[in-house]
Amino acid sequence: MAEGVPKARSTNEGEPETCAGAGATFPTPYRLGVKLALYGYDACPYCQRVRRAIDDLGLEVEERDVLAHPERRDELRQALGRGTVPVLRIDDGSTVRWLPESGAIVAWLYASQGREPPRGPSLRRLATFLMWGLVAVALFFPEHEGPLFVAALSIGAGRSLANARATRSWLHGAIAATFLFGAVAVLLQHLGIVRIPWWYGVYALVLALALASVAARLGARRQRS
Ligand SMILES: N[C@@H](CCC(=O)N[C@@H](CS)C(=O)NCC(=O)O)C(=O)O
Repeated sequence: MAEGVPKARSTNEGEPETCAGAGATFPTPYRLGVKLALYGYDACPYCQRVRRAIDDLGLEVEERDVLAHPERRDELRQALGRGTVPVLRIDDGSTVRWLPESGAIVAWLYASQGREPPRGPSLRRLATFLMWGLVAVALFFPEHEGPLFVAALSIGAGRSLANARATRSWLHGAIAATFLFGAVAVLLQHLGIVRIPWWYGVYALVLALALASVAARLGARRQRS
């Protein structure tokens, strides 16, 4: 269980700055001792956005998986009237506040640490841009498509692997494995070593997703017991 926000500043205690989120106003920077819990689930991209901020800030936040534990979703519905995730539960010992909306959560987390959220294009976005850029170039220069596809698929694999690490999500691990399979297959074909039909990539994706789903279910069952 998380023990709050270790690096929170204790300045402005009399007159806290405020950080508005989803119609509610929360004092920031937040006091030490606050307990944070994130309601969400692995494959939810908005939850991953929040997890990246949590990792970047080095915070300890309890994860409450609404898929593995449907009663967590009921808690959300009771508190907010809807079950959409992510939602950050902020418990300062006397009051519990519920903060929905990934953008508001990220802004609040950074503000709670007296830090600005990162601006400008992230490395991830640059990687996505580069990956699709290479695919587009390959369409115009089919004579170079082998190396271009290998590069694009390798970038995709790296990006998904980074996502998998940051979010501890099996789903991203499965996507990374598929990208990697594609990169190796295209490289082998380009070098004239072996020709692997493209639909093998679809088989690989289905297999990887099935394994990811089994792993997620086993993980959820372990959490429940
Ligand atoms: N604008 C919201 C979007 C949140 C959202 O669409 N969450 C999805 C999951 S990624 C959701 O809760 N869908 C309903 C469900 O999973 O039952 C945010 O930024 O947090």
